Amino acid sequence: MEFEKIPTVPTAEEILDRSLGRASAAKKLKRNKDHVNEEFIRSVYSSVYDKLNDVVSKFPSFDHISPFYMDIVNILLSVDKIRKSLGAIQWAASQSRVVGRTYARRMRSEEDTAELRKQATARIASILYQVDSDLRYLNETRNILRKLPDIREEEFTVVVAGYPNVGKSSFIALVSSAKPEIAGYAFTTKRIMVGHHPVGRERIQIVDTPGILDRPHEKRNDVENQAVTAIKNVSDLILFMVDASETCGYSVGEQFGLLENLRSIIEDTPLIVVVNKSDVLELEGYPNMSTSTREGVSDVMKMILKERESSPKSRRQDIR
Ligand SMILES: Nc1nc2c(ncn2[C@@H]2O[C@H](COP(=O)(O)OP(=O)(O)OP(=O)(O)O)[C@@H](O)[C@H]2O)c(=O)[nH]1
Ligand SMILES: [Mg+2]
Repeated sequence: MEFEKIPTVPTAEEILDRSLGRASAAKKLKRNKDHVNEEFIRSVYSSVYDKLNDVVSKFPSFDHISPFYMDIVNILLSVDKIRKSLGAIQWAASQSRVVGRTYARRMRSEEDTAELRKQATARIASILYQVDSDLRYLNETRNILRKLPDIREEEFTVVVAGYPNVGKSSFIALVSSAKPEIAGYAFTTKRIMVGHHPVGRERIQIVDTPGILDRPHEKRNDVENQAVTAIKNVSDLILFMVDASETCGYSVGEQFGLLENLRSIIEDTPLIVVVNKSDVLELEGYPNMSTSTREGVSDVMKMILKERESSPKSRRQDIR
């Protein structure tokens, strides 16, 4: 995913310091002192222009982003605000160049080039500081984007969902490469995470999601909404986990209420209901497992792999 490759975004001060430093270093090497101030300013605006354009070009455009990543970025950040900041930086790049060129030209006909150099530097600095908050916002964005899970569309994907504290992360820690945080309180998982489980020479993706409460969509918070978008947009199979022992702190009734609610938004995505914490209490009529004793876990994995076999993604992978 391209998000991992976005480099750090410098602040206005860092860009200015670097550009002035370069221009001064170039000045020292000059033997002919005639156009020294003009060349200084040309060097400053060129480095500012290049650096700002570099920031914009290394950012994803968000034009061809999948619905899942679009949702996640809008939940955690704002695609609109990112686009506006990128626009502001592009404006600052061309504005610095226009100002720099104008002063450089004036230096050819006017006497006091040292004074013009001072003025030009101050104007370029002022343009840069006008977009300092955009640069800082993009750096914050970059730090969030690069930590997003890399969920690949071509790989069979199981999304593990359910109420908080029912054992979703415990299951993912047992059967995949992911090392999620596990704790005996609700909403331990706050972000989507992906682990992999090998299947021959292929692998499946197992997605850990934050817990969701059975309540109207408008009432759900950003943590729950990340789980909802994973269920809607990346799942080839949903593993809905129920804690019949209710040691999670929520009733079986509430948990099945959520199940019905999710069924209404997933259309025809296959869904398996599995009961966890069977070491405490089993529920008849469902596959039971305990991630604590591991009893029943491999049977659940077998059910998942069977689902994968009937998925078009599995056939596509096997042909390759
Ligand atoms: N007795 C018992 N406890 C379990 C079992 N599986 C998980 N737990 C416990 O249940 C608690 C919650 O486990 P997690 O895996 O963090 O649950 P989660 O569904 O990921 O929770 P959120 O991230 O908050 O949504 C922890 O204290 C686990 O040790 C189980 O099979 N039996
Ligand atoms: Mg969790």
